[in-house]
Amino acid sequence: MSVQTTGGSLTKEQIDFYNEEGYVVLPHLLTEEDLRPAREAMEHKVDIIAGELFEAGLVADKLEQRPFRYRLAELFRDLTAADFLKYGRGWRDRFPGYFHLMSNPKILDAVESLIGGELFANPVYNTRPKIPKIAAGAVPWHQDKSYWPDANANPVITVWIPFVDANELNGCLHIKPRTQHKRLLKWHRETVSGTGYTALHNSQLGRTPTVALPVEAGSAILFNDRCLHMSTANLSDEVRWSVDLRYQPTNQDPMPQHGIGFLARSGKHPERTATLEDWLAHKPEHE
Ligand SMILES: O=C(O)CCC(=O)C(=O)O
Repeated sequence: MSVQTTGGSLTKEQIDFYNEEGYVVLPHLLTEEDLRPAREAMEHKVDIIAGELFEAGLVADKLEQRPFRYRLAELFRDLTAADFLKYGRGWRDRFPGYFHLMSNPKILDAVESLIGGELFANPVYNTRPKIPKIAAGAVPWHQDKSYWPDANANPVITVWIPFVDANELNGCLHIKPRTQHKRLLKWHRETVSGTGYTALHNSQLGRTPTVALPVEAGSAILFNDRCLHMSTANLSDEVRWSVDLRYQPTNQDPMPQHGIGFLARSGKHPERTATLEDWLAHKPEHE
């Protein structure tokens, strides 16, 4: 079996930027073709939801012909936030398309530049169907680490990828640069949207100016799990589709309390790298 590691794909400037600022933007990392399997997984889920809404008499039309970027928004246009949140604020389905995306060598090459070539795909990954004009669309200021405060894993790198162009109208990501060295701040559960997101009070955010990160579909934003970030509500009429994936070095806490992650890349033990079948079977491949 050949060694899979590549040494990474980021330039010295990109690595330096990440190390200083706590995040880096990789414009157009992925092509339409790279996104396709995960997009099909999202479409599959929308089909299921449309079927259920139709069966329940909540919609009169499954809107099968509507484009991906609008269909889910239009299905829920006359329904309530509670109807939408029944399906969760984010989705973590074990559909093959997500494994293909999480194993994409372009993503792994980029992450390898930052934390080396022994890469564990953390169990926490989300598809975010941010539909228009519901409170739950906005994600309050937080550190990802607040979701795994006791885990012995540092750094966990989030790879955030939009499937449509993300901008200030449809609720792109916002970040506070250089906050990656902060300790984990005391968070609370937000209560406004019914999502229970972890959240920080404005008084905890410090003086660091906020940077909005509008990026085109297929771009990636990589950030450290202590970086303060948030996203605004979707004020457009389309769905702001995105995924957030996470990676960490293999010698760290695999966080089984959050699910089963997988060995995405290894130079030392390439034969242990998870296959789609392993992942679908929830086989722990990090041992
Ligand atoms: O996708 C969003 O709107 C927010 C993402 C986020 O907060 C995260 O990935 O931790």
